[in-house]
Amino acid sequence: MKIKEMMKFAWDNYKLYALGKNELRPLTKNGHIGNMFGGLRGATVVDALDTLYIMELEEEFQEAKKWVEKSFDLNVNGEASLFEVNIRYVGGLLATYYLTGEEVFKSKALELGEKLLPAFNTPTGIPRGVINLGSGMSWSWGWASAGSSILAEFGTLHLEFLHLSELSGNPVFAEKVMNIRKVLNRVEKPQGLYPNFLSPVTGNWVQHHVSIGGLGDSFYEYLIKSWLMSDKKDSEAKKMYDDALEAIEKHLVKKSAGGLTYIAEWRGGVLDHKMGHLACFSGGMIALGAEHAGQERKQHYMDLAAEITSTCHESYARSDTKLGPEAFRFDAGTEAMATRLSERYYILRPEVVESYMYMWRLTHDPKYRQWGWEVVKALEKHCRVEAGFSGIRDVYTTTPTHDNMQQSFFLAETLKYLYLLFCEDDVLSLDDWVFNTEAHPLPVNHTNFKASVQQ
Ligand code: DMJ
Repeated sequence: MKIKEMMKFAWDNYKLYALGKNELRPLTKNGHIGNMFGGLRGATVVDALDTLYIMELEEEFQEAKKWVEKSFDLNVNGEASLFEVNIRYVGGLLATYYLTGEEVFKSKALELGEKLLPAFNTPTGIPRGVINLGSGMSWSWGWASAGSSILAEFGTLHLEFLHLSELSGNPVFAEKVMNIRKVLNRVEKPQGLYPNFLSPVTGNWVQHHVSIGGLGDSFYEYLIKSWLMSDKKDSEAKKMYDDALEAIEKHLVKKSAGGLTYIAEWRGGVLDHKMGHLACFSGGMIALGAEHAGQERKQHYMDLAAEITSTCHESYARSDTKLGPEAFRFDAGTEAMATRLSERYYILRPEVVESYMYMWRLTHDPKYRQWGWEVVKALEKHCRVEAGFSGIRDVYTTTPTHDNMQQSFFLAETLKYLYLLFCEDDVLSLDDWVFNTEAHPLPVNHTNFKASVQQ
C-alpha cells in the first residue's frame, strides 16, 4: 500500500542520515537534536516503533528495536518538556510493549516514568513544564505567564501514567494524575471553561485564555479517552468532558457567514475568530465522544464533529498545495484561510487526517477516505524530497520552500492515521485501544486495573 511505502521512505532516510538524532533534516541530509527532550535521543525511533510494527515493516521494526536496546540512553542531563517526553517517549514505549509483549519497552518506559516524577514536587502537585532528567530540578517555561503550568501539558499525562502504575504495580503515577484532576475540579471555571494557564503554587488560573487548539487541546482529549480507557468506568472523567464540551459549544463554537462551523479562541471573554491546525483534532474527539452521549445528543455531536472536520478540510481545499495552514481565520471576509504570513506554513501535522480517520471509522462515509487520499497526493507532491519528507513554509504557493524538518510525529501520527484510514476497522479497533495524543495505542482496560481510578 502507498502509505506503507511512504513510511518506509521516511524511516529509511532517517536511518541513513540521522539515526540516533531526534529528527531527520531531509534537505541537508543530517540529524537534528533540538532542546525539547532534555538530552534524550532517538525521538523518531521511539515515535516510529509502533507504526513500523503495525504496518508490518518487520526489518525496519527490528532496526528500531535494536537501537532502543543498544543505544537508547536514559542517563542524560538537560531540560526536557515533561509533556513531550511523556507523549512521545513514554507513550511510544508503552504502546510498543503492549503490541509486542517485549520487556525492553516496558522497562524503558518505567525507568523513564520514574525520572519524570520530581516535576510534581510543587505546592499543589500540578507539575511544572520543564524538568532536568538528570538532577530532577523542574521549572516553568519562561514564556508561560507568571510561572504557570499549561493545561494541555499537565492535562495530558493521565493515560500514560495509569499504565505506568498498572505495569509497575506502583500507585504513585496514578496518584499524581488523580491529584491533578482534584485540583482542576476544585478551581472555579469561568463560564464552565478551562483557561490554559494555571499556577502550580496556588492552583488558580493565571490568565483567562481558553483554546481547544494549542495550550488547551489534548486536556479535553484525555478526559474522554480516560473514560474510554477505563472501559467506561471513570465516570468523573466523562462528566468533566461532557461539561467542558457543553461550555465550549456555548461560548466558542461559531458559524461563519459562508456556513462553516469553527471553534474560536477566547481571551477573557473576547473571541478571536481563529482556528489552529492543532484544533482540528477536535472533529475526531467529538465524534468519539458522541458515540457515548446518549441517543438524543449522539446525532447532535456527530453533526458537530462532521461540520468541524469539514471546515478543517476546507482549510486544506482552499490552499494551492491542498495542505492546510498552521492557523486559519474567519474575519474580514476571510473563511478558513490564513491571513498572516507567519501562519501559512505546514509542518506535516496530523490533526486533520486524525479526524478523517475517526470520522471514517464512525460513519463509513467514503468522503473521508477521498479527503485522506487528497492529503497523500499533496504530501507526495509538495513535501516529499530526495531524502525524506519536509514541512513547507507556505501552503498557498505551488512552489513552496521546504523547512528541512521531518517531524517525528509525521511517522508516529500522520502516516499511522492515514494508514488506519484505509485499513479494516479491526486493525487497532476503537473498542480495544485508545490512542494517546501522539497516536500511540494503549489498551482499554477490560479487566480492571490494579491501580484503579475508582479508588
Ligand atoms: C504532536 O506532538 C501531538 O499530536 C500533540 O498533541 C500536538 N502536537 C503534535 C502534532 O501536531
